[in-house]
Amino acid sequence: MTGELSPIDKAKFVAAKRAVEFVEDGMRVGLGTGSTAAWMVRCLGEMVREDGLKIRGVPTSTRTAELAREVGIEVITLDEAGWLDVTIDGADEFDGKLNLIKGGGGALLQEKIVATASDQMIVIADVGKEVETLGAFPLPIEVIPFGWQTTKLLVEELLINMDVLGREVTQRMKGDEPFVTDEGNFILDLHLGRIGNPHQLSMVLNQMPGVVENGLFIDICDIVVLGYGDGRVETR
Ligand code: ABF
Repeated sequence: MTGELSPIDKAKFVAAKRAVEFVEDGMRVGLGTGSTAAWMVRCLGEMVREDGLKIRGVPTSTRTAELAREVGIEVITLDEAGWLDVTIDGADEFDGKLNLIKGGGGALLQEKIVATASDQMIVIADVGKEVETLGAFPLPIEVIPFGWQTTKLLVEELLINMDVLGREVTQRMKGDEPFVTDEGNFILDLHLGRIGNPHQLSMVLNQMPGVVENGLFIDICDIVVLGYGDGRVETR
């Protein structure tokens, strides 16, 4: 499955490999999105095919759903699952309190719904994702297309009163077209540099009409499994 891996891929792979040890027979598992989560889906697929592991997976994106089916994992919806035993997902940044920025892949809404509906959320990450203070990675927010430019202006205004360094807001694009999420929404990326109070910012953003969800995951993650390019793994 792995062949010759670059250090970054090795870090992602070893984190994923360790994290799937938390998955047991009969579990309903939230399946994250992104390149690290894709390793986790492949590892789980191998356990299903070769060890007879019986799980049902709830994917957080159409990309992950396709991969999960491809590797032999039974895919169900969150409504069919009702609740999940564990979710394993990647992140763009995590801090010492295990708060996260997610959504670089554009799947933050389903990722947050799935993670929140889980007994346990495990983040898998390469060591480059660890930060002292969140915010160097642009914070994605999902907004509805109706009036999105007004929403953008209001977000820019709101940021004036927030404990952040930068305040530029950009619309995420895919080529010449706006990036559209699985839910049919747009993504705005907030270039903040440093987020002094993630909890406050998350609450204030979500109070704004037009904002569906933001990429700050506060008090949701239970464990971070951290992979290094030399194959070492640490758990936070
Ligand atoms: C998802 O994938 C996202 O929430 C996060 O933005 C991204 C991480 O991607 P990768 O694992 O490719 O760095 O988990």
